[in-house]
Amino acid sequence: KTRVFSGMQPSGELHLGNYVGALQHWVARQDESDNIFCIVDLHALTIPEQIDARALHDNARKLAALYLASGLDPERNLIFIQSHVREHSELAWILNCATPLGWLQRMTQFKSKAQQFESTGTGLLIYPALQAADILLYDTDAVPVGEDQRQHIELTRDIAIRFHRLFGEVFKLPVAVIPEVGARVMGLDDPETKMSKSLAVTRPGHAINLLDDEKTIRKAIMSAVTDSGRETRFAHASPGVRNLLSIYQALTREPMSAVEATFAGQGYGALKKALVEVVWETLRPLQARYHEIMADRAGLEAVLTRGAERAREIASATMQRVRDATGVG
Ligand code: AQP
Repeated sequence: KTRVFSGMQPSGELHLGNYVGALQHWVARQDESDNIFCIVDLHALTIPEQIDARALHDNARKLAALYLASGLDPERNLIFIQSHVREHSELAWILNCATPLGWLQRMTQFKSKAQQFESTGTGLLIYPALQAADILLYDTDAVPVGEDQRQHIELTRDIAIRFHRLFGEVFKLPVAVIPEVGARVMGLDDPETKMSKSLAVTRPGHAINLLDDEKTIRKAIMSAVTDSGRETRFAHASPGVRNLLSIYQALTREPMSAVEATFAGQGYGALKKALVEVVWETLRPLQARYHEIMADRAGLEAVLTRGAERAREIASATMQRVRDATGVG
C-alpha cells in the first residue's frame, strides 16, 4: 500500500483552509493507503516569541482531537505527536548538514515569515529540513498538503537526493499530493492573501476557524470581500468570489459546472447564504465530536501514546540505516 504522511502545526486553531486544503482529503482517502498523521509541535517552536509552554502542550492535544473529530479513525491511521519520537530531531540535524544554505534561504515561506518578525530564529530557516526528516523517516510515498507546501516537499526530495549522493541510498523519494480544488483558500477579508493561522489572530473576518460558532461564521462569510458585479462563473469571477465558489465546491464535492448552475443569475448574497449553510453543516457535527473527544482526555492520550510507539518502530529502523550510512552512532 502507498505510505501517506502529513502533519500540521499546533500553533493555534485550524482554519477552513487547513481543512479544505489538507485534512478533508486525509479523511476521504484513509482507506486507500497506509497513513501516518503527525502533530508537528517542534515546528511550532520556530517562532519562539509566540510560545506559551502550557498552551503548546494543550494545543497539540486539541489538534489531535481535531484530527479525530474530522473523521480520522485511530485504528486505520497512525496519529502521534512529533516530539514524542526523538528520531525527528536526530535526523533533522543530519539533514541540515547535508542541505546547502542557499536552498533554505530561497524558500518563499521563510522569506515572507522572516519579514513579519523583528528577529528571525535559525529554526525558521532550517524548518524545511525538519519537515524533510518528518517525511523521510517513514518511507513516505505521498504527502497530501495544500499548495503552499509544494516547495517544501520538492526541497525534501532534493535533500534526499543530495544525501544519497553524499552517503548512499537510504530514503524513499516522496511526492506532494495537492488537491485540484481548495488547495489555496484565500483570506475572506483579502482574497489576495492566503488564509493563514497567524493572520487570523489579529484580523477577525480573515479566516473561519473550525471551532467558530454559527454567528461568527455567518458574519465572516456575509462580509467577505467580493465585487460590485454578479459574475459567478469560475473563469470570470473576481478573486473574492472565486474563493467563495471554490470553498463551496470543495465542501460539497460537486463538479464546477453544477456549482455554476446553482448560482447562475443569482447575486452574491445567495452564494454567501448557501456557503454559510454548507460550512455550518460540515462544522456542526465536527465540533460535537471534538467536544466529546476532549471530554475523554485519557482516551486521547492513549491514542497518542500508541501512535508514538508504532511511529518509533518505523522511525528507529530508518535512523539505523542513516547511522550506518553516515558512520554516526
Ligand atoms: N489557505 C490554505 N489553503 C489550503 N491549504 C492550506 N494549508 C494551510 N493554509 C492553507 C495547508 O494546511 C496544512 C497545515 O499545515 P501547517 O499547520 O504547517 O500550516 P501552515 O502552512 O503553517 O498554516 P497557516 O495557516 O498558513 O499558518 P501560518 O500563518 O503560521 O503560516 C498544510 O498542508 C498546508 O498546505
